[in-house]
Amino acid sequence: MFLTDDKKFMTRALKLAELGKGYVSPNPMVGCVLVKDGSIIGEGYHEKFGGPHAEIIAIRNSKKDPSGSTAYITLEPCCITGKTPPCTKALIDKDIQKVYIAMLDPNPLVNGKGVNELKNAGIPVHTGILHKKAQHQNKAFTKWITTGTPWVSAKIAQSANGYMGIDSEKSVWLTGEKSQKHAHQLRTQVDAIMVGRQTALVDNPKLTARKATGRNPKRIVADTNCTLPMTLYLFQDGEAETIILCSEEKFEQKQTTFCKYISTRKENGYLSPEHILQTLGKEGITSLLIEGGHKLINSFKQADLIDEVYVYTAPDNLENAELKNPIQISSNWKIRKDHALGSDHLIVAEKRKEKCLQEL
Ligand code: AOF
Ligand code: ZN
Repeated sequence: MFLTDDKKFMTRALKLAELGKGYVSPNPMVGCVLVKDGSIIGEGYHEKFGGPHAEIIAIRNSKKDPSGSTAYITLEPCCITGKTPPCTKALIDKDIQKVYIAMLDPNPLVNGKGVNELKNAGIPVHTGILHKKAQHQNKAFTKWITTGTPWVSAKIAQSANGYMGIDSEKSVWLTGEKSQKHAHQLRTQVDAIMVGRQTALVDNPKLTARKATGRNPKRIVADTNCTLPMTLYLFQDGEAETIILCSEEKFEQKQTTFCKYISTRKENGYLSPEHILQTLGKEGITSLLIEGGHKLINSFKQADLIDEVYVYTAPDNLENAELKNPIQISSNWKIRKDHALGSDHLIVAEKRKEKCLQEL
């Protein structure tokens, strides 16, 4: 249905959009390419939250008059005034001749209305080119804007015989340097990382992306009774914002320059995973990486709230271990990556959904 050239230009727009990863949330990543007489005359992407949208940057960057050009945009142009004016208006004002979009904007304020506005102005719009890739790119934004909760990834490091550790009192390092770098890169791509109280206490982790290029995500700790010692790196180093989730009864209005407390509903003695996600969604967190420990991952698994897993498997067995990885990659999971990482092995799998979050 779409020509090779159309796919080529949309592929370029998707690549540009990706450059915004880690910087635009809670907005979507968006790329735009303007084409005239078969050549690209302008390119742009949404670079940072609150900044100009992809279409506006592509128009500004145009080396020729954009009037009469075709726009390839990874997301339906917005028709609302948010932090910036509507892109539909800019495209109409600049006399863009035709628009290709990869997917509709799942934001209910825009969804379909942006396309209608362009069509009403006499601009033909073709929707759906490379839409699977676009949907994958903005899966976190799509989930967050339609449900109010973040996309949840779980990171699991396991031994060859499937154990995450010996017991909850000891810290064991299982995987190698390459896996660690990979996991740090992953941290740069999410809005926040979360660990449970015991992991914060036993490992005293920094939860930064220091072995990768990119920015540090927010750090979330589930500490139901607010008993973690203030000596931990998370409270002291100022490397990234830290959010402590605690129960409503233990909540106190405390805040330092980079650390704040938020209360969350408790159920059966623990913070409710559903409510944790709602609380973080309200904070504008669209993607959450749960890094452990075993108990926290298990509670999200039991509540069926994990969308995606990164399983790093080390080459050696762990003997006399108690903490079995609770997630088995079955046919309910779609494997996206499956390859070696040094002497470890990585599998990335996504939970199969009964129906898509957003159908075109
Ligand atoms: C586009 N192009 O590059 C992006 C869009 O507050 P604002 O003005 O930044 O608007 C945010 C909303 O705009 C966001 O929720 C989403 O619906 C859309 N994002 N739209 O045409 C872009 N980033
Ligand atoms: Zn816009």
